[in-house]
Amino acid sequence: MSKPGDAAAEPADRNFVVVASRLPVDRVDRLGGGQEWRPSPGGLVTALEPVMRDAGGAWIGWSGDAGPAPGAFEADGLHLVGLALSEAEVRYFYEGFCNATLWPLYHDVIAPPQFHRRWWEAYVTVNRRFAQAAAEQAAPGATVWVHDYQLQLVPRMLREQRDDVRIGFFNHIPFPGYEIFAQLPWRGQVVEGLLGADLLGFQRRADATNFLRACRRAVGLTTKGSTVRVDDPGGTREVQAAAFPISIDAAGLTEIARRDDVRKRAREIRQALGEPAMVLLGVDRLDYTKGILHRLRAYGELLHEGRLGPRVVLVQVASPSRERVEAYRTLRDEVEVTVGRINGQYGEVGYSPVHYLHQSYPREEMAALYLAADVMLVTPLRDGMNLVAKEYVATRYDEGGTLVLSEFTGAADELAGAFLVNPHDIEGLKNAIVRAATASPAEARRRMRSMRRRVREHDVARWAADFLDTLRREPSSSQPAGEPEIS
Ligand code: GDG
Repeated sequence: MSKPGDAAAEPADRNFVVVASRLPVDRVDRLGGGQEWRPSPGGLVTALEPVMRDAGGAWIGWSGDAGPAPGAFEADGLHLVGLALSEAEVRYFYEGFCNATLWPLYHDVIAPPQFHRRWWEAYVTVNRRFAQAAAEQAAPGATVWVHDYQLQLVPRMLREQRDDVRIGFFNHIPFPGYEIFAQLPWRGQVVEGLLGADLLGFQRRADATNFLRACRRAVGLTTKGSTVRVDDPGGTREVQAAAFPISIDAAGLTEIARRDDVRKRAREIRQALGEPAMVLLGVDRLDYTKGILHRLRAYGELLHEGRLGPRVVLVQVASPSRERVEAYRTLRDEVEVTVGRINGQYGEVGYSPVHYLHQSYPREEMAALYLAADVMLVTPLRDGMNLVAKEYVATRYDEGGTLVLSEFTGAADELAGAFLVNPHDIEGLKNAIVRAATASPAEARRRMRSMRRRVREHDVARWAADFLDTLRREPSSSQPAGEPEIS
């Protein structure tokens, strides 16, 4: 791993540039003092690593803490460019505009979004910094792939400096219906910002449709099928908005799950839980979009009614998230009170119906948990995709286990073998949990097999290839014929 250096001094020679709010590495304290970078393996880096290596690519992102810019450095053979955020920018841009304005707004205002002009100004400033860094890294004619809601202004800002590059943008979270999006005081600027791209990718068709409607309503543009006509100073461009459902490294995860040590650990987990008759599992970032309270409420009522039989256990991993944002602190308190109440009411000496784990675990432990479960509960109120559902399916090489899945996830469009639910409907949720828990082994296997096929064939490498192939194709060929114009 080379020493961080001065990014600006680098030549603009990268043919593929990823721009994401975070780097794919974390800065951690070294045992003997000092700090070092550790890879934070995620689906995105797994998918993009081969493309990055082939193209001699660069990844631009923030290191995750306030302080000086790490600059350019090599980590695990990847060329990374770390940008700085000041303390105030962490507060106003990251915790404020990203996580307390856009996140709740784009998730159907489950929590009330806050609108503050100072936060917006920080959003503009930080987006400009990312766009500037991309303009400095990209070789003539390069492909630049910008990620997620934190950087929606980057496509336009980059195009203004570099109209020779091909710009893609992928939105990892939902794009809301226009009646909700219209609340955003800066809705026009956000749509214009995104339209700097050549291709806009969304998780579901409904998200792309919502965006196209926002183009018509917020900025009065004309759309035809999945394309928007944009008049730039340099001429008219056609921007495409379409669905590219993200996925996981399915083969890699199946391999981990098949390992002897992981299978052994799965058995140990069930032993440590007291060999329960049934293990239900929830794995989420502790976020109000994930429907953890609805899930606990349904589970508590099922215990009260005795419908799951004796010795049933729910393991709920709730990994710490955005702990400085108020709505997340309140949620944590509510979840912990609810868990305490259920355990107090239905537990016995030597038996707790809920095992609540407010911690993060290594990938192997996650795989062992997935393997140890009988029923996986994925019940978000709104979720762009939900990778946990796909990870659970990929892990179950034994074709065991069932999945209860919210209709309001992107994954529900793909995983037809799940027991689909509306998590707001507590009776419906309870019935789905009971059906999933009591499905015959043959039915469970049939459902799991169909979901496994889907996840195996549509993995994250295919997702990245589909997006990049479409982005690099000539714009005219990507336009569906015969679609009506709407303005
Ligand atoms: C956003 C969108 C979209 C969680 N706890 C631990 C851990 N995790 C991993 C999971 C999974 C990831 O974090 C969470 O991904 P999700 O998709 O479930 O949700 P978000 O974080 O909200 O992600 C979402 C996604 O972007 C991708 O586009 O699907 O809709 O909201 O991979 O396994 N991993 C480890 N330890 C933990 O304790 N190792």
